[in-house]
Amino acid sequence: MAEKKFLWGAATASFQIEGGVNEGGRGPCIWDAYCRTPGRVANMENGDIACDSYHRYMEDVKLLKELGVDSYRFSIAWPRIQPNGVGEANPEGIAYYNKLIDALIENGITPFVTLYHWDLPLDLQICHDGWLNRSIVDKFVEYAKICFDNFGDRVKHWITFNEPWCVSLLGYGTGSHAPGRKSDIEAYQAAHNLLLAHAYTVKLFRENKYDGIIGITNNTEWKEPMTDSADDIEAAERAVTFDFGWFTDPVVFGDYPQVMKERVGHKMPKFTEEEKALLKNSVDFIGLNHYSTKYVSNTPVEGCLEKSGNIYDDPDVYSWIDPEWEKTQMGWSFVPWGLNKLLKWIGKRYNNIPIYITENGCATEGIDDDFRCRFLTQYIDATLEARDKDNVNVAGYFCWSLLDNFEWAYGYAKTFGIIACSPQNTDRVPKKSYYTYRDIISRNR
Ligand code: PNW
Repeated sequence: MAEKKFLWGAATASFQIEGGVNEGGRGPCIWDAYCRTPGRVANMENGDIACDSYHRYMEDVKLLKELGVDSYRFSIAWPRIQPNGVGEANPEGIAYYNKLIDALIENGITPFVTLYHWDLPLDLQICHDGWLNRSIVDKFVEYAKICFDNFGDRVKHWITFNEPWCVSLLGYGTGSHAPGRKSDIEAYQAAHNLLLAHAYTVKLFRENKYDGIIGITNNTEWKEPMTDSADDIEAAERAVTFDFGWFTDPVVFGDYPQVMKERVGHKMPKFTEEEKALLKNSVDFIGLNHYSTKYVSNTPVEGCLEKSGNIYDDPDVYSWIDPEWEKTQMGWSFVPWGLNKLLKWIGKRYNNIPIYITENGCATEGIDDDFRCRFLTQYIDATLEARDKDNVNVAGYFCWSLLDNFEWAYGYAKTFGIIACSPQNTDRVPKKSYYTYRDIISRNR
């Protein structure tokens, strides 16, 4: 079970901050290859240097300490642990994470570790079709076991996957993330194997009695019904269910949402009874990554977004963005009440399961980032309100991100950090929001 104490934290991910891609015996991952494919990543930027945390991690730890966080969410790069995705653990990779974990603990910071934040060993993609091949399930479990065996004496908070929605839908459905495939069928197949990898990893974790808690991190926007018509309410419900229920229903209830089976079941693989039993209650908590909100209607409204012509359209709803809403660098809308409503929705649907907000934040420019100060303040207020007024079981909040970093297909142009950093200058410069967040944490402790 989750502990009572609310965890304040900051988050990053290996590929986005580490650099050092050819050091310490690390093998290439699908994002190294994707970055080198023309037309995929803005300005053909890559993770070669990123924030250089492979060398400068002690500075990250010091900044976390001064920020006053309880916890640091980072991810382990599979290709540092198993350069080709299979076989013996690479001692240098283990040593790097040992140093980071030890430094965190010496500074009183709880490591919150994601096993997979998208850096799949390239060999598994080239030789085995990555998440499309059922054989990845056993490979992932072996990798996870290496991590539990080597780090589990000090790491008590584990996340199997970061945002399977992005891995499947963006990686295999629209092609905007590595490996860049464009097929609905493949997206549903990748999702399926990923969920099975989660289930078998948790089975191992529990059977081997590793100490600690384990969950999955799923992402969704809030979808607010455009009107209070029954059709629009149902459309909004359907939209959240397609995004969040796709990966959360299986790990709590043991199967895909009914509405997805009804509407797109012909494209989706099915779980066996044994798999359903394994999936059911395979999380101690749900990680939530949340960034934005849209209105949703069942029928087109004036000014609504165009259909995409791909898997994005599967929920069969129309989306509308209020032009009055402030927008981030990503074009995402600043709507704090959306997080409040989403937390209540998750609490209700999933029987008040503990929720960690494992990512929330915004991309905005500058060191005097007043926009981000307001964003964090208001989204945190919305979080605490859900906890204190509505008794939603929110157990922690992690700001995305500690550092400006490699923002996937957007490269380094979109800056999510409360600390400035770039591959051109990896010196870390705290922004105004770093101090705002520090004050929020100290006030709420
Ligand atoms: C998440 N979307 O990605 C990731 O977990 C982070 O690595 C990333 O830096 C952060 O959010 C900011 O983007 C997302 O299209 C990527 O809705 C795309 C979407 C959502 C989250």
